[in-house]
Amino acid sequence: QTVPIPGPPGLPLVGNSFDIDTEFPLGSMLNFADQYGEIFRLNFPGRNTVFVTSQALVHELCDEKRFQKTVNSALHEIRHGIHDGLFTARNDEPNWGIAHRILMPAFGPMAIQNMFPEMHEIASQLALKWARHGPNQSIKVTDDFTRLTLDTIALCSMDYRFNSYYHDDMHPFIDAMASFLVESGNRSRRPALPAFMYSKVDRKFYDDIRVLRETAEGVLKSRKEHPSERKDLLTAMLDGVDPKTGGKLSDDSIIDNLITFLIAGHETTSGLLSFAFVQLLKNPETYRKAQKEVDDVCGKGPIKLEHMNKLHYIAAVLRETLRLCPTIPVIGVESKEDTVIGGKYEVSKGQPFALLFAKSHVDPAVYGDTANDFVPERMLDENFERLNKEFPDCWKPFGNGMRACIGRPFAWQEALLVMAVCLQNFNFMPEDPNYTLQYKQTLTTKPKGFYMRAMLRDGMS
Ligand code: MNH
Repeated sequence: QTVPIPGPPGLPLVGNSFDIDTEFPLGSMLNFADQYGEIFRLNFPGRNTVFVTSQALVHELCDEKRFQKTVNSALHEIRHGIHDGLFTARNDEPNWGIAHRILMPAFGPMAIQNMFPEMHEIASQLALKWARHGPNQSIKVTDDFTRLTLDTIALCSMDYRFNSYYHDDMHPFIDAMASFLVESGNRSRRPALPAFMYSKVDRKFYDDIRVLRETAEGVLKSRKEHPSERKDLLTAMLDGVDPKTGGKLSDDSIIDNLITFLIAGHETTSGLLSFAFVQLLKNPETYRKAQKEVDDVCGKGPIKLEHMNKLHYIAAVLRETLRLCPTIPVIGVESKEDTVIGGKYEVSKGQPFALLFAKSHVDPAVYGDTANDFVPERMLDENFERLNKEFPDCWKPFGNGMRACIGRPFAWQEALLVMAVCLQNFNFMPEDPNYTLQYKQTLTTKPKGFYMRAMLRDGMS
């Protein structure tokens, strides 16, 4: 007995294009989720997407035997800039396998640990900046964390210094990237009108792409002019040989993947750190426990690599932050065959789906009455393990299966370190004690309009 998938009717030709807020698409999707429940369909010109919002349906769609990553929507538009780079490649494109096998080892646990000193250096630059500011200066939280994460990924993986803390303006890469991502989302949802209607935004789109590619070309050129013994990501891109096919990455493919890592490697982690501070400042008891853990584990001396896996409460804070504020709030898959999902919804082969983590992460069937509250305790190691065993795929901020995030260990170490450095050295106050969370969305999300002040504690390390 199958039933139709519900959804808003929309208009002829343009479907639901105008039902989606271009400033904050996620908000529109969450509203539809509240209206329609576990599943709904939206129509866009040339495609329709089925959104699922419960842990049960997300779990079913995470089965890689039946479903695979799709690049049909915004990712398809992003491909204008970075083609078949690791993030935007289709499963069956040879460059995905080649890049995956060559780059995985460069991001393995040992490699990440070796990056600790460079991560620490950038984190210290941030702490020095805030110390110099003093307690009266208002900190633009997401901007400073964006400087941090961009500088960190570039230094650790490419030995390239953006030196973002030495410039008042953000690097042009950042603005170009943000408008490139927003426009990619918009292009994927709006109807095809005559080209002249969009000539201006089109020009900007391709100008932005040029800025991204020129930045990456600069990184590549600088390495070629100063060859290096470093065993980093860029070396792997230049010298790596795919063990399976014997293939290598072409220069164009290296540019695609440098941009991929520069974008994927900083946007999401910057959002995570920003949301974590929003949550800490809203939850004083949690804040106190987090700071106490840093004091107990790290004392007043320099933060070291061996502290990282002892910061259990901070880890829980980060997990809980990514549950409530997944910086990639939705990912896309498609069915490999005609099939029935949820026992009653018929779909055909190639049907695109959106897994709406921002909603499945607060499924009351998993998280109960407190689903919308910030409770890091439920994410402490044993609880986290139990939760994932009982409700598989209930926490998916890093994506699924073979197309899951390659940078997860990198992001985790960086976020733990930065939390420790911040809490060890400063007491933070929200600029506006009544701040309520609002979102700024490119493809990833960040808090909007969030400012805080930092007061140095006794002595910096
Ligand atoms: Mn990351 C894929 C989330 C940090 C590089 N990342 C993904 C996906 C999610 C994700 C979700 C799957 C997307 C999809 O299915 O379409 N990533 C995150 C989050 C953080 C993060 C929440 C930080 C917090 N990611 C990082 C960092 C890097 C990185 C840091 C690089 C250093 N991520 C990638 C790459 C992919 C990816 C590359 C694509 C992997 C693949 O498809 O093979």
